[in-house]
Amino acid sequence: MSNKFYLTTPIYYVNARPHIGTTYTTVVADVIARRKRAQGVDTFFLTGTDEHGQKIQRSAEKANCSPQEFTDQVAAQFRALWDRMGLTYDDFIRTTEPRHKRGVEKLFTLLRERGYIYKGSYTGQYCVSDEAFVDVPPGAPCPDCGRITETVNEENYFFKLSAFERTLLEYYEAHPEFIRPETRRNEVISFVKAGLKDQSVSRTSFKWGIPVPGDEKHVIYVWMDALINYISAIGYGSDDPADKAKFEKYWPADLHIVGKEITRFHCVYWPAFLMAAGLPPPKSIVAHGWLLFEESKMSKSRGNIVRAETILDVLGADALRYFLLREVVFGQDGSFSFDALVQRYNSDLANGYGNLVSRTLTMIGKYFDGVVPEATGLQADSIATEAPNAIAAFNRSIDALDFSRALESAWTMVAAVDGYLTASAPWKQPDSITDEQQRAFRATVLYTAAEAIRIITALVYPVIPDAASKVWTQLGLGDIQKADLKNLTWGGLKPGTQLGEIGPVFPRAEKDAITRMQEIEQANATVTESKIPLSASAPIETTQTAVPAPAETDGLAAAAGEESAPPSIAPAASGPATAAPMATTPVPEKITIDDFLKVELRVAQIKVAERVPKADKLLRLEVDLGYETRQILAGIAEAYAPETLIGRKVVIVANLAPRKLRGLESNGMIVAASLGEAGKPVLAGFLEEIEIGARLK
Ligand code: ME8
Repeated sequence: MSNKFYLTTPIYYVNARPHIGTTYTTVVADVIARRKRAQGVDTFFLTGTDEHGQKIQRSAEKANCSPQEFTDQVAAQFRALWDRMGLTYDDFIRTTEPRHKRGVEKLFTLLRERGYIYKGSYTGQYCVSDEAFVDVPPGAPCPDCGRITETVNEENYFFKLSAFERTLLEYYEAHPEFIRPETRRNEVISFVKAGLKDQSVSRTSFKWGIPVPGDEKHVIYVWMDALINYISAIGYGSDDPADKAKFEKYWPADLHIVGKEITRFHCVYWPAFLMAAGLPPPKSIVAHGWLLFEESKMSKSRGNIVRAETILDVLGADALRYFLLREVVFGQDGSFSFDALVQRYNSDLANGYGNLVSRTLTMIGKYFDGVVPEATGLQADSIATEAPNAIAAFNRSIDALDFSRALESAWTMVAAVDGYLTASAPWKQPDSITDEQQRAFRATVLYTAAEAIRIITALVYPVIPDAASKVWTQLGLGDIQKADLKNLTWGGLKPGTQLGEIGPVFPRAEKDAITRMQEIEQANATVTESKIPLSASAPIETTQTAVPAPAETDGLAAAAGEESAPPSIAPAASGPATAAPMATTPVPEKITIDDFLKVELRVAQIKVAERVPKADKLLRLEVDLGYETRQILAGIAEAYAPETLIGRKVVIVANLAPRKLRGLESNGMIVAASLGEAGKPVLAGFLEEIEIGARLK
């Protein structure tokens, strides 16, 4: 068996700050890396950031800074969070680094020389959010994310993906472990069997990317650029002998860990690029499911993210790591909630493992002056005899990447030892036995519990490294990072070992932990973009605003009806007072200028307007904001014929959380006056010529 292990996470887009979805993948990789190292394997763990492309260029424009400044700041945020989480990555690659550029240029040039890249022209749809060319008619939404696609008509370089159809299928067949789990493997095989088209691998309509060598009008397609990070980070493209040796040593990667939505890029395009270059594909790609929050995928664009920092502030990194690996069955989607997090923390960590450690070590302190006693050979229950099975079960599950089951088996052992302690009650001394007998009994019980704790701690160290390090020291075993955790066998804890200083490992979460975390998130979500300095500690983009959803207050989307939330009893600040119980005029609550500035009002131009089938009041609009195009659904179809709206400049609320109406995503709201009882909408506009994207304040 080879004694090296190269594993990677996706490199994350810097248009959004890190959240617990991106943290999830990186924590999984960290657990695997720590376990491999503990087994003595030469491990290389790579993560990083994906910094080129149209999406990032637009985000930088929106933040009023250069793409380089923008990416520098956000990449630093990612690193800072990963460091705070104690993630033990060996390298952090940024696609704006010269070493990466060299690798991309080398691979692109090689594929062009080998005839796998040629020039052609592309007319079709592009999803900027996914940075993907999609096969749908103009105006149709992206089949993957449902967002609006843009029509692209460009002279491009193409990669001959079609030439790899058979080769890829044969490769999948010969290497069943290449794509895991089975469901993803089947999806990929069906996709390839349906036929592969050549893939556009350059863009000309924007600049933020790596120029095509010798043809600088083009920048290399961001996905081709990004995938190459896996080889550029370990020296591909460099002439330095040390880099070459590193590449020889670590490539092919042993494991790429990715979220399920990017399987196709990794399992189809990536091996095809590598095969075209004469390089071996990675050994295995594992796609995990999504972390859901409020029932949909946690993501920046949905505005439903939870920041890892909030959890670190209140419960610590181990709590988040444990929760993610225990609660989410790897490969499947799993839900996050603060309630579930705190419940797991208290039941498994504070009352479970933490309490077991504390009661055992305290009793060794009390009855044996803090020195591990020797078991006297009296009945040690089944704990000792069961230990080898428990260790084997844990190892089997974790090696199969079934983290949840592995932890479940470790916590079965925690419960068994806890039950054993309670049943043995070494703190009691029945009248029937002598002091000496009692001492021998206590010694056996407490040795058994302490040795079981040592084994559990060694097993779960990759998942809860901080707590495990503390417990290891409290057991008197020194630095866990220097310990040999490989061949765990019963009896490794030597009697006579002097315990270290005992202290709490997982203090119980306070009653208000959930509300504290919710409040921190709320406070963060309501920080507006206008107030955010682009600094390492500040969030880059808002996730939600504190503004009540105008759909409920202005009657526009509400008029459209479908899927809008039930009207809340909102402050009577605006909108028709539908069921006002008294005939008094409600007095609008005063707001501060800061409150007003939370609403991002911008000028946008309507580019496309069309009716939505089976929704009489609803129009689907595509509006241009200068820095991006959006889809907005507006309940104005009874007042405006769609064709009269094309080219019209309107005011939109640009930072409204997206919502779905009739299955279509609406990303913002058009501002209109509401006339008469029926609330006839009249669009706001300008008398002077006005620039698209201008902010109203
Ligand atoms: O796709 N649940 O970057 P990205 C679980 N730059 N995992 C999640 C998640 C969630 N809710 N949200 C994000 C890109 N992730 C490209 C990758 S690689 C050559 C280029 C994790 O910032 C998951 O691993 O959109 C997912 O695949 C990745 O973040 C997407 O990150």
